[in-house]
Amino acid sequence: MRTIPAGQFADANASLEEARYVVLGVPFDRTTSFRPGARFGPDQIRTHSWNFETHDLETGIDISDLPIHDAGNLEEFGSASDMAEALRATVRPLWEAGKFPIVLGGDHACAAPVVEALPKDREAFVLYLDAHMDFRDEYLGDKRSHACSSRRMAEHLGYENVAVVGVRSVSKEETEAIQKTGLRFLSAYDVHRAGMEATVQKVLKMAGKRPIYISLDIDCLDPAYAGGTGTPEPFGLTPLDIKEAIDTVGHRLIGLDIMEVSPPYDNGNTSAVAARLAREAIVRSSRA
Ligand SMILES: [Mn+2]
Repeated sequence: MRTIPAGQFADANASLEEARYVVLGVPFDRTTSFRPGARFGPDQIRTHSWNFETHDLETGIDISDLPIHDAGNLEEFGSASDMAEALRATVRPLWEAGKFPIVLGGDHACAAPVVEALPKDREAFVLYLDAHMDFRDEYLGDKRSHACSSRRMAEHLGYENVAVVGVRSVSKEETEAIQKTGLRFLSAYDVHRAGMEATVQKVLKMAGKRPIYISLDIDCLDPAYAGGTGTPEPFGLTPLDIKEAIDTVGHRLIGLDIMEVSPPYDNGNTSAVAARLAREAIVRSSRA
């Protein structure tokens, strides 16, 4: 346990210019449909990031040797479209400079703009880990709702370039839209039967040569592991499943978001697993 400076991700010792990894918080939860609080997620994940050793048991990598910068939090916004515009404008130069964004939400509405900020000529494939399909065209009249995030990403990258994994909750409207668009998904039950490594190998096959972006809704985990979230959904994945997903993607990973950690409902478990998975992604993607 080290001294915990407020509002800073552990071992983020690099300047923005020299960093490969850039942590950015988006304290926005205005589209949360059940129980709010994810706006407090970024700083709580940062706090928990200080709990972990810098040395990685499996790879021998010391995370403090990697160039990580913490760019702080975006300001507050009155609407999801204002948030999306500001977030795209903040992330676009990071993509253009070849950096690896680590965006901490916030509700899942804070993920789509990260992908939409990818330059049009930049190929990518999204591994969308979520209990929910998030494939509505709009929710409560809002196309920027957290219930629409996989749809917005697919519109930007092409429906063939997004795969939702870990899902166990879907609406009839979404099922029809999936049939129409050909969006691919693997349910939590598929993961349970086949294992995460085999599941992600399938996804990597779908992606072809494209690099991978992971959008991680913490509710893809079972509420037993990560109940501190806005819309907890039973029959979920384990923390080791997500670690295995990250490890299997490995150096093909170009960026990551972690969404829907809601500290008011968290006894600490959810923030801890979120912080540890962010660090796992940094370590694993750093290997050539
Ligand atoms: Mn989601």
